[in-house]
Amino acid sequence: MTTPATVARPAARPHTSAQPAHSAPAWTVDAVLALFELPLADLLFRAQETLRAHFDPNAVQRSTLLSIKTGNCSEDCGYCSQSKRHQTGLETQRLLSTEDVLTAAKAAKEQGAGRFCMGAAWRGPKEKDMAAVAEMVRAVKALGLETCVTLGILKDGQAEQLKDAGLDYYNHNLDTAPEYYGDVVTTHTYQDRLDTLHGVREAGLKVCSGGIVGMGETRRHRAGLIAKLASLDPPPESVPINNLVPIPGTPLAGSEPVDIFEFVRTIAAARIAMPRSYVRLSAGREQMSEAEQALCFFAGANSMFYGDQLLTTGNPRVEGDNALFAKLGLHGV
Ligand code: SAM
Ligand code: DTB
Ligand code: SF4
Repeated sequence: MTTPATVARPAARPHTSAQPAHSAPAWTVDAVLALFELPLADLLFRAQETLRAHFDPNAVQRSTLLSIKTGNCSEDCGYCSQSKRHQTGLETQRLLSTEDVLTAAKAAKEQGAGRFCMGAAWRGPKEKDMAAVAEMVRAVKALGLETCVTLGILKDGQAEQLKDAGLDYYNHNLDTAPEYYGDVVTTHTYQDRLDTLHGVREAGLKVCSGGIVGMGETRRHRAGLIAKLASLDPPPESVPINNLVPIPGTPLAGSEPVDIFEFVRTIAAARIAMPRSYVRLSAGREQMSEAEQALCFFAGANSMFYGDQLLTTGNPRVEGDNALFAKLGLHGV
């Protein structure tokens, strides 16, 4: 008899000259889908086993976000408050000064964040933006925080400029399965995203890449996203799993919310398919109860956004998160 624990193992990755023999086996979409279809307790058990094989299971990495340039973005991402094509009533903000960024980064460090992530509503940075962002990265890094930026699509040489400034992570999400991406965004392609991730890796930066659940996608699309992320060689060090925050005025505002157990299954599948990655319980935490968040940690999430604000929407208050950690016996890193 086939036991649930043996139904979903990755296929051996074919060895080509581009793939060293030591690279992890590839996860097919079907193999990830089989994880989603396990009884919940079997899936959670496997996810916990995987977490415990590679991490302190009670340690949670904490990143604080800051929007360094807000709104007026040329792109048409269907979920986003910051596209100039959607009427969301968002107050726009030009690129912040390094001084303002440093003030926010110092506060994040005092609250206990280990990483500071700076996000800009650009299709991609212009050359003049790069010098300003490099200065921010240097200043934040000097505080002793890990640094991450998310600036959109990078041109040749820009990832190297960021690396030279001391950047640790570049965030660039694949967001959904390749075949669903065109239903969500039309102004750039999935291949553009993959090319940027490739350039980031080549420059020697660490990769943060994940996606969004709740955009009207199917379970197979969710499995396709996880399989695609896991097939990056190596997989991203950080994998944010966002639950769609519905923004009035965006095309996806009316999407049917996904059931919490489906969200938890997505986290568990990411944990199992990317055993050594930090899986981040990301946007959407404000809409979750403490018990739902605890289930996400049990499913293998070991990272979160920490601080009262995401980019343009709210996040649970730090005091509440600290109280939840105390109740669950978790500690921040
Ligand atoms: N402009 C850059 C880009 O698109 O890569 C960086 C900023 S963009 C806001 C970063 C990520 O935030 C998106 O890829 C998406 O995963 C996430 N995001 C944006 N709006 C969201 C929402 N309403 N709900 C959940 N996640 C969201
Ligand atoms: C990620 O995956 N989620 C963050 C960060 N990377 C840049 C952004 C979430 C944004 C949620 C909606 C908002 O605040 O605008
Ligand atoms: Fe612009 Fe990024 Fe929002 Fe897309 S997700 S509209 S690229 S800020």
